[in-house]
Amino acid sequence: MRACFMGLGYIGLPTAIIAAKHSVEVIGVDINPKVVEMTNQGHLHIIEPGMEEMLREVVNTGILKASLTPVMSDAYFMVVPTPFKGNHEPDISYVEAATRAVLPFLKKGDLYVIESTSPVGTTDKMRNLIFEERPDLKGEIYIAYCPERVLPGNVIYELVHNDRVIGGIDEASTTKAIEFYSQFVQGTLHRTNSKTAEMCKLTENSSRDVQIAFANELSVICDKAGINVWELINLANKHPRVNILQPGCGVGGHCIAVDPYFITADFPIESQIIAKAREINNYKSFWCAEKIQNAMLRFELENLRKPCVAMMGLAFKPNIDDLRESPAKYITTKVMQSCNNADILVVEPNVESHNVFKLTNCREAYEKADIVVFLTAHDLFKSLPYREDKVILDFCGIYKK
Ligand code: SAJ
Repeated sequence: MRACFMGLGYIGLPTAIIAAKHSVEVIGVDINPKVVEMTNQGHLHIIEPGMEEMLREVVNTGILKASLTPVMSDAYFMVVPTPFKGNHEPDISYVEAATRAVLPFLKKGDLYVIESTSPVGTTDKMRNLIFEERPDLKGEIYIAYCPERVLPGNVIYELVHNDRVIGGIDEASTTKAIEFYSQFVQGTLHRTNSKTAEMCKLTENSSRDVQIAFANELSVICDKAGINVWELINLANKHPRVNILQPGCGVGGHCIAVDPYFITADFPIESQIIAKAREINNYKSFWCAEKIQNAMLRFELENLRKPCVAMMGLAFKPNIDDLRESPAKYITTKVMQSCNNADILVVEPNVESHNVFKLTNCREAYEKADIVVFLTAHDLFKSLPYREDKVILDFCGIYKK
């Protein structure tokens, strides 16, 4: 069978490659000519360990081909971005555009699946669009929603081994989608309807955002109470049924920090905790920036000179090189804007260089700085010996002190 993947990003491209590895003929469609060109040359345009050799294999055998436009297929997968507009309103225009692009190719018996994280009801909207434009397909094609839950950096393993939720607009659609995914998913494929599957993805990430907000709120309370929050959480988690997550400098990435708004936008009255958790996690970044500015002022008053400050980490989470939507990056920018020419050293060991920040070597910055601010819990930082002679602001539990 032939599958057409609309969108060759962090999720679309790996999924297309894994399907092709399991003898599905794949057409991968992207609007970015560079992505199409690199993919057809066997070069991965995203960073995912072990993925490039798999891409080269399926491109060389011709079972995967990238293109700017779709071709007649048996199954179509919408794996395009669903960002939100300025006021946190979800934007499903990419899903709609991808759906319109495949409309002319849809035929009786085909499967149409949305994988993009979407507001509840999006699959219904696309079903209505398809049947309005192609009334001949009414009841003749299978339509489902199937979210992904892979962790960037471990995508190959998780795409195959994670359970998945498959939500059809009717039983036959759910069955048809399960048939497709069972070609390469070893995890359990759980049946449900499309709205529940859409809400399941939003629920997973919103629940994590709420849990992180609890940890961040604890960290602010403990700072005021003079309690070591890392010790507190470690002790509370000794309880057999307590699992408090780790405080940080805020919540980054384009998933946990975004998906909860898909619920609060549609259920503004009902979603209290979910909305508040977003506020708390966003506030935490402000709180960290203020702590740093206060420490800089205190240093200047006590030492009659401006401090040298090392900002340790720009990535949005530990041990990766992804700076998109990173609270560490936001805090560093805010501190630099208000530092009135104090010396700010920026350290991000996972990237070579940055077009905005001049990067400094980790150990050099650590040696030179009067104030050391840990923003991202990269493993490399944990090898730095604790220095009593420096002001250490540890927002991500490097030393757990
Ligand atoms: N964070 C904390 N404290 C914690 C855990 C995380 O502050 O205890 C922060 C991280 O530093 C980061 C943010 O939260 O800034 C998000 O990190 P994450 O570990 O949740 O990782 P993501 O966003 O890359 O992946 C999440 C995962 N979802 C869940 O764990 C429920 C992943 O499975 C999803 O596939 C992904 O979102 C997604 O694409 O939706």
